[in-house]
Amino acid sequence: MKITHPKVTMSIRKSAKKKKNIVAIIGLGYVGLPLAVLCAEKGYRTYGVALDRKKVNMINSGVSPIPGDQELDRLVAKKGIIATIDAGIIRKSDIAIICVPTPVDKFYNPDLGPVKSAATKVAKNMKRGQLVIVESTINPGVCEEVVLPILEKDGKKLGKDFFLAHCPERINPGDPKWNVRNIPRVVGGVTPQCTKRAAIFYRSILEGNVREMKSIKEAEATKIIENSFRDINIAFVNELAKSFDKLGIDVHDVIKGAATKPFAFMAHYPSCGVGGHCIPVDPYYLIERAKQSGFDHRFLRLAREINNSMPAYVVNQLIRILNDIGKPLKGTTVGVLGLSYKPNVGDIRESPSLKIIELLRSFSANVHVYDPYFPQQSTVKTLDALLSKSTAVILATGHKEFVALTAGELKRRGVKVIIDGQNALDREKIIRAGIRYKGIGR
Ligand code: SAJ
Repeated sequence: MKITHPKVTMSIRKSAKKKKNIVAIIGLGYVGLPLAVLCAEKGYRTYGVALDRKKVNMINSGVSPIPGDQELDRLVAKKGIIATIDAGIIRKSDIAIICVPTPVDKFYNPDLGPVKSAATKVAKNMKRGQLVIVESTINPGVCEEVVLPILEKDGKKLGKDFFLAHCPERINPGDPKWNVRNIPRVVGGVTPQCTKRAAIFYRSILEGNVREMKSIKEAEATKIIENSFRDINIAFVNELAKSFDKLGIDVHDVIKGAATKPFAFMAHYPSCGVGGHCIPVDPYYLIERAKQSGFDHRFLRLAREINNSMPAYVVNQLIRILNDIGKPLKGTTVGVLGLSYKPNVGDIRESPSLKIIELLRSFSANVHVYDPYFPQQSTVKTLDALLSKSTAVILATGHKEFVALTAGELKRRGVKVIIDGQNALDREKIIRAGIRYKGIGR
């Protein structure tokens, strides 16, 4: 673990700013925008390159395009960065950082299109001696097998014309404690010189520790295993939920019980599904790359299958309960609470809610949706309106106003069935109010 002393750190920070003071960040989303405002705050002249002119205009007028992040709103309002759609600005920068999405297609195949396009923009606008960093989450091998050949086109030489490193992003949307400034990071370069240059830059803007990895592949692999670790642990409790539903055991309470063990246990909780741009996506990058080298990640694939099965599990539970009360799903009004993939943020990417809604509609249910972060996509304007219209309600996102719902409020509005997709509501009180309750594993 590379630890530097405050005096050394300060001189590193000063030298980094003195020598290299212009940064271009390609991609101004959940990762790039917080990084850009941080670079500006630490004294770098910071350009942000985005595809969307509307987003560029918002940022240049001091308005963050990312909903629900007050701290980011405050920093963007300072107008410390210059956003543009013109990638030509990269040729002014000493450091070019790629922060574009790494999604999967509908068959869960990795899509490196955005990374290739960003690398091409850097290659076409390279400034001699530029430090190129990839922050996007990628599998081991992408920097050396995909990005490096693009940068080396036209005969450019690594170590002379440019340097290449990877510093995987660790943004955690909505986290009140960990943010782009204080989260520890890892960094790895194609050569030790690349690693060192990137480490000096990150130590000049971050308060958290920066660990230098022995290779760029190690840095790529670090992020992938972090998120695969989370995905398999969630799959573990989702499988337990299905099993305990049959055994009549409350899995939520059992996990709380196991969590009293102060070591060697890390609580994860079952839910209606795994969403977001990280956890349900990143394992596929390793699965696919390992397959090309002849290794089948059966365990990672199975975890993905289990987590992807949760939206259907939720709808099946609803069908069973409606059957019990003599109601087909077809024609029944079902209210879905929440579109976001996680509580109290406005992010819909890979959200299980979308799959639940699609399934409900495929059974010809009459579906209403409400999410305060997504008024455009909601079919009603208030929580009250959704509850009053719905015979059955699925709590899909643990937004604070949803988890505060009481049995009395549900009863007063005539809700007959509640599927608690986040195990967030008071099961006993709801049942005592005469409402059919089903959680995930409880
Ligand atoms: N989820 C569960 N059960 C759990 C935890 C999460 O079903 O016990 C579901 C959530 O409902 C959500 C999805 O998984 O749909 C992802 O949740 P998340 O809390 O992992 O949120 P993310 O996607 O914002 O993950 C980020 C990741 N951060 C980075 O990639 C830099 C992840 O590594 C973090 O562990 C996670 O935040 C976090 O801890 O909050």
